[in-house]
Amino acid sequence: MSFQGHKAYSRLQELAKKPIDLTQEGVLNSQRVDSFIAEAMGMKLLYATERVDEEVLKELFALASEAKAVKKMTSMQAGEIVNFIEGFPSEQRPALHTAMRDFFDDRNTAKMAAEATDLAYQELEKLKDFLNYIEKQARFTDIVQVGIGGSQLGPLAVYLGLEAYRKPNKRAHFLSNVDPDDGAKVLKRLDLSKTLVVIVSKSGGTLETLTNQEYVIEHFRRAGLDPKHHLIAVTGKGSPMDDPNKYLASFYMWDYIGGRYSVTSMVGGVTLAFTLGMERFLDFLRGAHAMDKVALEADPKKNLPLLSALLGIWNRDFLGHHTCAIIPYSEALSRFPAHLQQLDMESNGKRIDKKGHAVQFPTGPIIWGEPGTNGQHSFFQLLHQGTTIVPMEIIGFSESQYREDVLYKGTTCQEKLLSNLFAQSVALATGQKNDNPNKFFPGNRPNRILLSLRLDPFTMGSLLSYYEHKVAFQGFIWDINSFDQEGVQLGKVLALKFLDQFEMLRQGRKADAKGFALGHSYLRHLS
Ligand code: G6Q
Repeated sequence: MSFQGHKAYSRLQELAKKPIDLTQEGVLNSQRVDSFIAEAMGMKLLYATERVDEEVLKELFALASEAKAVKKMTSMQAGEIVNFIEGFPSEQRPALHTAMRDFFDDRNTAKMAAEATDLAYQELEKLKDFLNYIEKQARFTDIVQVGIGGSQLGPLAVYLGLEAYRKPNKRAHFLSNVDPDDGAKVLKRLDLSKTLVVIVSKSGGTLETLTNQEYVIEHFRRAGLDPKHHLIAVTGKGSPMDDPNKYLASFYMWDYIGGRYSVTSMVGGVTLAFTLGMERFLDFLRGAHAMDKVALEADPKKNLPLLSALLGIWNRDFLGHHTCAIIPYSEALSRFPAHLQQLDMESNGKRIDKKGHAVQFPTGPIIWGEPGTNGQHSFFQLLHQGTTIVPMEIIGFSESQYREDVLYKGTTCQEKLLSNLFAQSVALATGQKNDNPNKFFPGNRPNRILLSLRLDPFTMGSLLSYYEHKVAFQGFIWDINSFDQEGVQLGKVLALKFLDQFEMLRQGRKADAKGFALGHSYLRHLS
């Protein structure tokens, strides 16, 4: 059944004509705050400031049930093929990122999932041995992760998120862009003799990553060091990078792990376990695994990622909002919105459904964000009084990571951070009446808050998994394929054609104006 064919769809359309008015006196009251709340794994989702009431929720839950959202999540976690477009050549694969952390209680017994977990466990054991081995030698203090997109954004976001917990003598750095200044900047600050480099590429063929690998190798050679004693590979079995002779160690991932869903595999594992230590990395996996179980919960009021997915669909498809800001009130999560931007926009930025038909409704919104309170001093003006309504997901923590604070004007930094978080949520929802149009705030700007005690490894894992499942649930309900990314191919192909032109020029041959006239004209404008 298509998204618009569900009975709940038309009822929601009706309800969307007159959503609850949060600006009316007394609507946002304590009782509403206390009842529009869901909780799991120590995480609370406060959604009193969304434009929903009990009737809307009832229909959203009916929509989830008609779309068999939880059943599809169960199939995904079991390893059934969810990455496909019916009747057309497509990837035809499971999406088994949950198997990468299914090492704890209540393991999935479905054959595909269990096999994937066994393979992932072997890699984890290999990593433990490898880290013990290099730890004994006390050779390395720094690790550089070379990789791009899914092979960089998530691991970087999580590393920064958990830097407070890293071992004092272990640091990570990331090199992704093929911009030579990126490489120069990263490598310049390192003592290469104490540096490990993990080259991460599932396909083993990404031009930026392979180029940066050469860039790094060149630097090791120039420093008189043998790159083979410093480089590790994380790649797909059988990929062009699958050549253990070239690396100090090789770790594997599989085609059923999408790049943007790969943080809990060896893609994030090597750097995170090196810097945090194995115990904390396991806690991170434990948190992700715990949220995987929450995502299987049938009751949407207990299934946080499903509830969040439904609120997002309400905002996107029924209230017509095009974008969604993710604002963590945590400096440690400064790159988390960038990871979620890829996770969400690459997964759900789709215009066809799983039967290959063009959809007649909006799918994934534009995702962006920066930490608060910093954002309040820049783009929040538009969020409060601009002409575009931007629903917001706010992430906050009761306690800080380092627990070092100062009392100023009677309150701590953490209390100031939290006061701002709550204040923004309320201000966006209720607005402010004023006879002066310049001081008038229209309100009714939907937002919700995801609140946890502290950003520790377990919570970081849960947060990551919460968003992975939120995105997957939206894809299931829209009946689109959230697990491929054909949209990034065209640009790659064209870039290769431009590169041919550069190569021809470098070889002193006349650029091939006839074969690729457009390329020729663009290159002429380089001074
Ligand atoms: C993520 C995408 C994409 C991918 C990068 C790197 O889901 O597929 O961002 O991760 O293009 O790919 P490789 O890991 O194959 O180098």
